[in-house]
Amino acid sequence: MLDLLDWDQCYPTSSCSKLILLWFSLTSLCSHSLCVGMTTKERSLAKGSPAPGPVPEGIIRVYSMRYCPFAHRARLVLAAKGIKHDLININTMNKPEWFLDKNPFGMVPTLENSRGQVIYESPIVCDYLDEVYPGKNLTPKDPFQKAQQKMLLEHFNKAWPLLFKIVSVKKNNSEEASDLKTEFLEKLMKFDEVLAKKKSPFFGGNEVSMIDYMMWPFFERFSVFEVMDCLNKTLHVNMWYELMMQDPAVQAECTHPEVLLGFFKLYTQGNPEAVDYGI
Ligand SMILES: N[C@@H](CCC(=O)N[C@@H](CS)C(=O)NCC(=O)O)C(=O)O
Repeated sequence: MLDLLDWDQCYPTSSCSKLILLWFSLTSLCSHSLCVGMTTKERSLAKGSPAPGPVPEGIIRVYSMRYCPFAHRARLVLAAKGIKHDLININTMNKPEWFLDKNPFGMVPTLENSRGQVIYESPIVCDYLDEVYPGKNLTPKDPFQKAQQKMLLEHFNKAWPLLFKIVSVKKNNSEEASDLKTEFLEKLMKFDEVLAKKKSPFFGGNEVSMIDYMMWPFFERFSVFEVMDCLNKTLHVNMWYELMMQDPAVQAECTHPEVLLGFFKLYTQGNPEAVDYGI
């Protein structure tokens, strides 16, 4: 387990961060599941698993994978809106045959409702959940603000793939990894400017909204990608990060960085046990 000294090296060092990290450390002593939000301790469904039955009336089923950042987006929206759901974890590295009949891409997150309707692709899944379910509206009503959030997401989609590239080249080419990290930091600085110009704590304004939840899962994985120090150079994004750590949905769906790292190591080795790491 990481000790608090290691945490200090990984994370910005405000007292608020330290308290949250202390909480992470203490809960991880008891059980990882305390930190894995609403997921269960059951193993993911893999090749050969029987298909689950129909979705009961009044409930939405979510096909997820514990450590998938895209499924994490959907789980954040479910938590933020308090949506009652049935969670099925899929072994995305050794998929059950029937899963491809639901989603031809074979990817999580995928939703299924009691009418047998299936919805996939994380931004579409999150918009669907926000539109169909009552409670806090996460998407702005104003068409321009809504468009701004979608455009920001497109910019973010050009940034996060760099994180995976950094890790994949690091072992063999540290110079290329360092260049990629610089490129990532430059992109992060643009997000810092967005917040500075908006003069608001969150990317959609004064409250957490959809765009924040769409980006957060990648920030939660910053320590895995070894880019935590980039936050020291992006003051506004760093403050956003601190605020996001206090959001109830983020807290409910957080995963201990050590667990994420354990998953990622097995995942990069192509080990299908990765998806059930830590349970
Ligand atoms: N564009 C998809 C990406 C989802 C995705 O890549 N999910 C991964 C798990 S993190 C997956 O299901 N992979 C299975 C595969 O690629 O076959 C989305 O936004 O939902």
